[in-house]
Amino acid sequence: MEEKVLKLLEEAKMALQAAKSLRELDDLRVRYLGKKGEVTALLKGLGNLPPEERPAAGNAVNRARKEIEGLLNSRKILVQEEERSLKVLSETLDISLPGVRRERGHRHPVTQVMEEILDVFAGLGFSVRVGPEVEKDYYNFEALNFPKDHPARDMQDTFFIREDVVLRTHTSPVQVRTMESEEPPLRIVSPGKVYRHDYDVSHSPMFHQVEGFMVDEGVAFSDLKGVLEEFVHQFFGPKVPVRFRASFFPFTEPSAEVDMGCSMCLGKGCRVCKDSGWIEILGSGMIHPEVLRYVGYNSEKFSGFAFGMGMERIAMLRYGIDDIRLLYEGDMRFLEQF
Ligand code: 2NM
Repeated sequence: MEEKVLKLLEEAKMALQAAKSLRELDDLRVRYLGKKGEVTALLKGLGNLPPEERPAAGNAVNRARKEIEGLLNSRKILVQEEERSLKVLSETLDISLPGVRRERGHRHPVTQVMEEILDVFAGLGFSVRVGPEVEKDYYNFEALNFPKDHPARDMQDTFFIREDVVLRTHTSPVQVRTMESEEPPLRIVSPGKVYRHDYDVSHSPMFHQVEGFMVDEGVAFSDLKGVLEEFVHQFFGPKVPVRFRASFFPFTEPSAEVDMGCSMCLGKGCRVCKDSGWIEILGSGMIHPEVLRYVGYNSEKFSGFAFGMGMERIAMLRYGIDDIRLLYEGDMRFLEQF
């Protein structure tokens, strides 16, 4: 009997030493000390021994049980500590590691230019109106004094939706709609997308315009000059020279194109200004009396000026971009520069 006990004790010690987890230790506890465990079986077997052998055998089994219990407890503490430190190691956070840098986006250069332009005109008392990109022929052409057979309709290479519905070729129809529904005095700017059938290094079939107008009693060409000169000086710099050059638009009379001194060569002549020293940046003029009559204004009482410019062109001049298509390719290496 005592030999049996010693053998079981040796076996249990080895198993306990080898156990690596609390689970394994608990399994061993059940196997040796549980109700159906091996030590318990030995205790139950004591009754089968001759009475004179029982005390010694009983003693041996009890000592073995105590020893296994003690070993179980000390192993449990060790294994618990090992499991805890492994867990802590695996969860270590190295706060000295550099973080994952978040990409930060920004507004498209055309949007930046547009917002800056609207800011300048806001400072001059202009408020913003927007309107539909799919527009009636009436608002895009007819009410702007383009006769039905005017070459500008071909010249502008219009995208037609139906015979009488077009993709707007400029934002002037917004000005017409505004004048139709509001009375002077008015100072309005209209930003937005416009569409023309045209595609090369300086033309895109969709581009952005800001147009503006002012109508009141006694608005004169000098007001046009003052406002547009002030705009150029605020946007491009106070020392930039500005000149007005006679031009023609169906909706203005007289009409003028506005040039500024070439910022690339400072007027010396270069590829951008085609050696003229001047760059055209916007079109303008006194609103044609016929346009005022179309919107129901008394053209004897009221007069006004209007102007329009392309945002892409302005963005290209400001940032020295030589191909309009770069603005729409979505290449981040290009866009990140602005
Ligand atoms: C331009 C040039 C000249 C213009 C005219 C009008 C309206 F509706 F008031 F008659 N809006 N915009 C205008 C005048 C636009 O763009 C080159």
